[in-house]
Amino acid sequence: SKTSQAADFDVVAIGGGFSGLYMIHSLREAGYSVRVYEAGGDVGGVWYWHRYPGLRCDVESFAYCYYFSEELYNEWTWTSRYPSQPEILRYINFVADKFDLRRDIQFNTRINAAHYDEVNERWQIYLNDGTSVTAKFFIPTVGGLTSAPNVPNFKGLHSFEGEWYHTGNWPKEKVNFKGKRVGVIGTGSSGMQVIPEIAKEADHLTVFQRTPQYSIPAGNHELDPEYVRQRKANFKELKQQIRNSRTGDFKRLIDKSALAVTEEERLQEFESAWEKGGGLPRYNDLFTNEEANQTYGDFVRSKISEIVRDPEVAQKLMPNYHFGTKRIALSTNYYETYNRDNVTLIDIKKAPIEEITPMGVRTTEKEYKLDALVFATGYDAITGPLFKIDIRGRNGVALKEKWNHGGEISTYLGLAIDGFPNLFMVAGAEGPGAVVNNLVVIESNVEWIIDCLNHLREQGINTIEARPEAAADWSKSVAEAANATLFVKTESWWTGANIPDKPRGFPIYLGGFDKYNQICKEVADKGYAGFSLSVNKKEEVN
Ligand code: NA7
Repeated sequence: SKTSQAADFDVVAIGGGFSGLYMIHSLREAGYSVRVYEAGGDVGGVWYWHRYPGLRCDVESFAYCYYFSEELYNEWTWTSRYPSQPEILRYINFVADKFDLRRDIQFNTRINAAHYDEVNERWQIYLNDGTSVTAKFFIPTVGGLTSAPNVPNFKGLHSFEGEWYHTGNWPKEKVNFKGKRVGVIGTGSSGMQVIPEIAKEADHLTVFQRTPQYSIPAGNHELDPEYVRQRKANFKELKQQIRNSRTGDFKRLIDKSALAVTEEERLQEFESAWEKGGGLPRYNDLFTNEEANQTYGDFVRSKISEIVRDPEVAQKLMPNYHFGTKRIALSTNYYETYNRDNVTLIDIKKAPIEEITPMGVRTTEKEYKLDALVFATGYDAITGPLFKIDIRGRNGVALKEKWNHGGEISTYLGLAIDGFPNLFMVAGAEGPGAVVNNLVVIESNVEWIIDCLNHLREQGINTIEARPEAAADWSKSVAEAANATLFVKTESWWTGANIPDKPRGFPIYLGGFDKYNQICKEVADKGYAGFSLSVNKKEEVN
């Protein structure tokens, strides 16, 4: 149904992705009214928009799924170790059907603005269809990582006469690359997945690489029915295991430095991780100790030179920064693809792209003639999706100003922002979602928020707002955890370096998912310590 000026909800949320859908389900169960707005024509979130060939999640299917319902868990059967985009989209549709979630979603609608109205203690939400609604709580479940595609502002882009695509906004119909000269710009996780697929089809593929990224083999395979049966039979244990893990999945570290073993033992562990695919050696200091990190970086470089026949090409593919400090890509036949006769690798750090021409791409060295161009150039992550909405808290302060365009992000637990009452984020800035299995962070955040709303309802509390000191402390602990690692030493989308003029930082909690959960629980157990709760505009109770 179309909303009218008068519509008022307990909660307005955003998007038919994993967080929006679980939000609807949980709110309903707890007896709240909810309306979700979704720009797309159906459910799926990023899995609706991203449809490029080769797209798979880099978290295993039995970890990258909901754990809130054992019935749902048992009814769905994953077919491969790493789920493909079509399979994930089918799963999301299955969930939406099972719980009848679409009836609380207005599709093809964007939220342009959300302003907090202090007098009425309501969020006023403005939609792109010209209408507006109000809500007691605003929960912008926008997706923090890959929902704001970044198409670099190349000179001449719109003069290009061929077709062009961004991996994050891919047509629903299959794109045909047969007989074509195709260019791919970008060699991050998306580029490394799409490049081997396009190479198989295109007449010729030219890859424009600015920075080589580390890739490890995904080791993807069909799931054995016996494995599936065992996973299904152990729902409770597995849920427990995931919830109490550092990375939100089934991976476990051994409590040992990579430097505490002989070189022989270390190489054995490296080989076995590489063979098995999908994971890293289990030493506990790969991301905190430069020397330990170097041992695995060297190992991956040695693999590249083994796999890639042309030594010059191999050299170009070798990253020279700390291993894994740009997000590691899981790929299938990525390095092998450069052994094909129809694939050329261009180093655009050496010879940068000057412009896109009607015929293709011109670097400072030469023009490459292309029929199609694929941008695998990533996303304005973490703050990008939120900043697309004009969000204003107390005194009309815009979130973008408050966070100084991303230069001074501050949240409490990645869940709340001081000055923005009755607003909660899911898998947001300063939470752990960008480095762990994001789906379990979504579940954990949604459940925390529902418990909190229930508490407020029971206590007759109208507004909840993070205290500035609590937010400042949290941001400090986020920075401390990050600074103890090697991640901060490399430019990446985590630091904001992939977007021109984006302020740098590291707004991701690296203390571990388990520790994060524990902290969030303690805050709730202490009656929402660090928050101001008020019965009405004047009366504070906490
Ligand atoms: P990423 O990991 O941000 O990769 C983007 C790639 O595009 C990367 O190689 C960039 O090079 C390159 N890039 C970005 N802008 C430009 C310009 N202007 N010119 C040339 N090359 C450019 O995005 P993905 O989509 O691969 O992965 C995103 C996440 O999705 C992934 O980490 C998972 O969490 C899921 P750079 O390294 O900046 O030099």
